[in-house]
Amino acid sequence: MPPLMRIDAIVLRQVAMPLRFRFRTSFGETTVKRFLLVEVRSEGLSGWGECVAEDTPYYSPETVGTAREILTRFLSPLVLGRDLAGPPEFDRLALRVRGNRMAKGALETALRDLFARAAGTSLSRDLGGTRSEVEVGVSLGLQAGPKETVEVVARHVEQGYRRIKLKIEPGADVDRVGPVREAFPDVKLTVDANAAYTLADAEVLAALDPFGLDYVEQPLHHEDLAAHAALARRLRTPICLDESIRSAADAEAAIALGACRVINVKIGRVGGHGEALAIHRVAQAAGVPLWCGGMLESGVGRAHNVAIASLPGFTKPGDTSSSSRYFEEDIVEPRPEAAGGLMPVPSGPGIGVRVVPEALARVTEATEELRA
Ligand code: SMG
Ligand code: MG
Repeated sequence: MPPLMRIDAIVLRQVAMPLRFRFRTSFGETTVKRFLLVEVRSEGLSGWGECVAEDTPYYSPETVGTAREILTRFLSPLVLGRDLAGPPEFDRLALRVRGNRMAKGALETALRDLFARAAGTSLSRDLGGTRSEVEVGVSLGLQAGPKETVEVVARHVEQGYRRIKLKIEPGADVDRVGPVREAFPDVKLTVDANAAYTLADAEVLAALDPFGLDYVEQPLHHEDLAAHAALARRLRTPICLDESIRSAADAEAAIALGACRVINVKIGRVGGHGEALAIHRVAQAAGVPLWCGGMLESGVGRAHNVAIASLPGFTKPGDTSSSSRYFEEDIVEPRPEAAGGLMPVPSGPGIGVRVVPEALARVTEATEELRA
């Protein structure tokens, strides 16, 4: 049995990091990445987790504000002052809190980092990772038009990314994918609609079939698995689900219904590494390939993503591209950087990156220290 760890304090920081580009999707635009960073302190060690809830409730119902409320009032008290056996004990305690998976994931991932650091093992190894580097792709936001889209794709193909994902929305789909496919006949290409279509658009989506996309991500409403199953019967292109998959139970249901053939795993969306591992088991049993999604994370969340992406079921390139693509300055060292479309998996204890206090201070908007 690994030793119990007494949770002495939890520090919540609200951080804002300016993005180097405008990231536009079918639901909105991000220019500054604002998020909560969770530091769990125990016996002189710190574990770090990043909450992927955004300022707005457009990607998920959670926001920075709701996550702060849930973390402060309901989740932190479950572990503060407690001798914790490990992250799964937190998962059990937190079952009582419904939903709010991004808030849970932030604390759960911080605890995963803490316990792995204490044991002196890398988080990747702790989770069952088998790779020393992971394949990465890049997610490109909606551009002004087809010409600009081809240009931005060209720049990222040059940088060696192993898959290009284009954001689409009604009115900006076939006209974007067509020219990109023509300019890059062999590149691995996908699209992500962030739930912007309905079944009435099935013909438009079927018109993407000739472009040989690896998959179309979350075309329809996030709460409608049956509609995705119906759409799947009308498309040759596989459907990948993102927003619709909040848990291993969702993954089982989606696979059983024929709603998806690929799953995008985001640690925060599903409530932490424990649930991500459960989805990994479901997907492995069903032969469904996984890949690790992104939420414009700082180096902390990015390192967590790389750790889970090192598991054997993550067979497609993820959205965890280089930190320097997003930010002038990151809050960790070394910065997670890909070369030739491959991102190294840190082998040091925990997430394997160090949070740099001075860099963190420069982007911190508010700090709250919670104690038992
Ligand atoms: O981290 O590079 C990234 C962003 C990847 O496209 C991305 N994320 O639906 O998959 C998705 C979106 C959700 C976040 S949009 C701010
Ligand atoms: Mg997505």
